[in-house]
Amino acid sequence: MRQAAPDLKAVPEPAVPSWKDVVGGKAGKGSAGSGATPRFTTQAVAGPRFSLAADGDADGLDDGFEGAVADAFTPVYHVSANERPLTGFARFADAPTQSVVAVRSNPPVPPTSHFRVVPLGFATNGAGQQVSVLRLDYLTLWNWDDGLDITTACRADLIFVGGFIGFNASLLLEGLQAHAIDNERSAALVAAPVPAPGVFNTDPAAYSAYSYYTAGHEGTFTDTSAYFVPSQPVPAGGHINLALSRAKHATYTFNPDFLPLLPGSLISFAYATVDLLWISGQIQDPLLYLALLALLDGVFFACFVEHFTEMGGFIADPRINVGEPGRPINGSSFIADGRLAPKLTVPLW
Ligand SMILES: [Ca+2]
Ligand SMILES: [Ca+2]
Repeated sequence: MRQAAPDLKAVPEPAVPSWKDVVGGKAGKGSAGSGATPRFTTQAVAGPRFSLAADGDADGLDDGFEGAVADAFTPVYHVSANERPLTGFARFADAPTQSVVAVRSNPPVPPTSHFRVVPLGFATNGAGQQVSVLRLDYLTLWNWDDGLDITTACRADLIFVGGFIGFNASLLLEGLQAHAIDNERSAALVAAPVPAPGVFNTDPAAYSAYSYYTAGHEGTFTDTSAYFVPSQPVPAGGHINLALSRAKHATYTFNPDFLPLLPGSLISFAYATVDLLWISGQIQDPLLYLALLALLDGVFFACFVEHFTEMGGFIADPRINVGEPGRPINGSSFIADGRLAPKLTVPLW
């Protein structure tokens, strides 16, 4: 029996692990995406900081502490070479929509980081200690998404394959088009033993990272977002190495060059359909059968893939604390923009 085509309108709903379970060691461990183990770079990162004893974003955390703990885990970014000359990391006006006022581009390194530190509460770690828990958001805000880098021939092949096998190629192509403003991100879940029951630890160096989130093509059928849970929490000063794919700027813990973007369900459906047509005798010419398989190989593993060219790792500079939704700081009213706000308000853990 012929299997049903996957529903290309159904955007996968990511499962959100409980932060208390993650910190307690009860959530699944594992590597994200490729199965490759992420690399960490250990180094101290310091920069000019705002005065202590200030809580401009009214989240109960000293903003000097927020900056220091964010620095302790800030990623080492590997930005792909060969971005377009005008595409880069954006700075925005202090206004409730994202209005670009400056761009770091050509090359877009070191990246500009907009970050956010927010307290989640208390949990019990795997050793039975009470810990205070923070979510660290690291926003990589581009002025432009240049769309998936695919040739006209690739597009034509996808449309042919879609028509032959029975899926809507234009739906897939829509999700990968170029657009202005490209809000990408990663995040870390960190925790530290409390100095006294129910008291937040305010020593940045006491924190360790229990889980990382990397966003890729969020909210589309080709969503490649992933969690990485290290086998041991990563101490402060350990910076995860992240790669940002060319043009689309999806974030990965591994080199994503040639990572297939079309979902596995669609890929297996396509091969199964061609096989069925061959076995059932609807395709009788073996050369046609082989040509179709080669076409699928090209579409799935050479056309609709990420591109990434290594040019080294960079700590972001500047690194700007955007504050909290409703209480932005450092001229960051733009976090109220409807494209960006949910990335700070929807739980990741
Ligand atoms: Ca604060
Ligand atoms: Ca904050």
